[in-house]
Amino acid sequence: MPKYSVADCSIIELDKHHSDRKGNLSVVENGQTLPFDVKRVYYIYDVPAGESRGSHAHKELKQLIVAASGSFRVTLDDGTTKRSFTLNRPYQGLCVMPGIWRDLDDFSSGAVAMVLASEIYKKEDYIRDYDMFLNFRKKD
Ligand code: T46
Repeated sequence: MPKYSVADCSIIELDKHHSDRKGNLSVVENGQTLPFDVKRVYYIYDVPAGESRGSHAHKELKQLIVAASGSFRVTLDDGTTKRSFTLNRPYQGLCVMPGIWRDLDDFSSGAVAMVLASEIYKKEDYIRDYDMFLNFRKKD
């Protein structure tokens, strides 16, 4: 598994199909849009004002995080460098690579964080302790 940094995590512009009178449609398609295939989709919503989510890293999971509605901030941390993104457009997604700590906060009212993930849910893939994360980063 390569060691990724926050510089390897970036915004991906999704295809946006515009119809003058009927709004927009964006697409994610396996083999086309992302550097991984999608095995699971989940979404976070009804986050009370001032609350945060995340505070963990994944050992193997890759993700695309999309603000399907509203806005929120994602702060990524590779143990050395932090990088923050405000997500507020449903046709953009933040691609998060494995081994990166993430915090999600500053959720607007009605925000929906949709996550497209490369793996099914595995509890063992999570690192929820920041010191353990730093040790994980130090390993070869
Ligand atoms: C991530 C951020 C952006 C499941 O049972 N199945 C699932 O597929 C998921 C994602 C979660 N859960 C359970 C586990 C917990 O009891 O749902 C509960 C809340 O999950 P968690 O505390 O991990 O939620 P977040 O918002 O902190 O993190 C989630 C994802 O877990 C994580 O992969 O990167 O969204």
